[in-house]
Amino acid sequence: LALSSCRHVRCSSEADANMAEEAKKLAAYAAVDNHVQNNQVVGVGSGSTIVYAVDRLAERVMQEKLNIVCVPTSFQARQLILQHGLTLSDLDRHPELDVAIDGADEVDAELTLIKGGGGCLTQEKIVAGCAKSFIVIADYRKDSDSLGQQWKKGIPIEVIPMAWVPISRVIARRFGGEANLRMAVSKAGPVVTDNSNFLLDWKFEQAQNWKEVNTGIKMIPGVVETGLFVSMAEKAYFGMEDGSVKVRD
Ligand code: ABF
Repeated sequence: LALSSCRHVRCSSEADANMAEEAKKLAAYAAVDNHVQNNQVVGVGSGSTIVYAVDRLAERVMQEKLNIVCVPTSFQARQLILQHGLTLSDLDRHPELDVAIDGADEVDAELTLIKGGGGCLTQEKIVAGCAKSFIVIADYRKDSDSLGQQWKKGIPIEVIPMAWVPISRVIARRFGGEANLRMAVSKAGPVVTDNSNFLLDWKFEQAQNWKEVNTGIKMIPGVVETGLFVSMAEKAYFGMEDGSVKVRD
């Protein structure tokens, strides 16, 4: 009995994981099909959902002979672009993008996002900010009414290493909750970002005015960027459990 129930648990968690992967793919394909056209400069986000978007982008470039230039948001994105044989560029050559497509950790009803679970929030925000249109792709688990309902790890904040202790104290004092240094899985030391900085994960206590919170945290000396994306996303595509795609704009 124990063995069979064990198998059942594994089976259902595998089914959940497969369903979530299918949902990521649905969202990614819909975004690329609806928002990417010939002769565009496209921002490529980071994470696991974006992998499907790059697959689709490469497929369309091949099939439709599209002339597309890609600007990455991370080392991972850069590798994806190169591995798929897409044209790699940067903000020096293409400071204005037509569209940026990226994943998120949570998306609320106002299209406010938590990003940076993967640690690339600063480049992601820069690239999104340079794009005429910023499109979010996610599976149904990221969809929420109010931030904090789905993503329980806190809001990522990239900080200059020497300032992480004072910054974490100021955040807790001013905004409540606690901001913890993100440690490597090995626990041997802190996670270091692509920009050689540290990350704090701020576990907030209640929903707040995210625009004010974002500005307030950014004003603390030593804060590089926050994973709060307020009024940036134009549209979000959610792949749903039933195989449909839900759009929020
Ligand atoms: C990036 O990847 C991040 O900002 C976010 O943390 C994460 C989403 O990853 P996934 O698509 O794997 O859920 O976009």
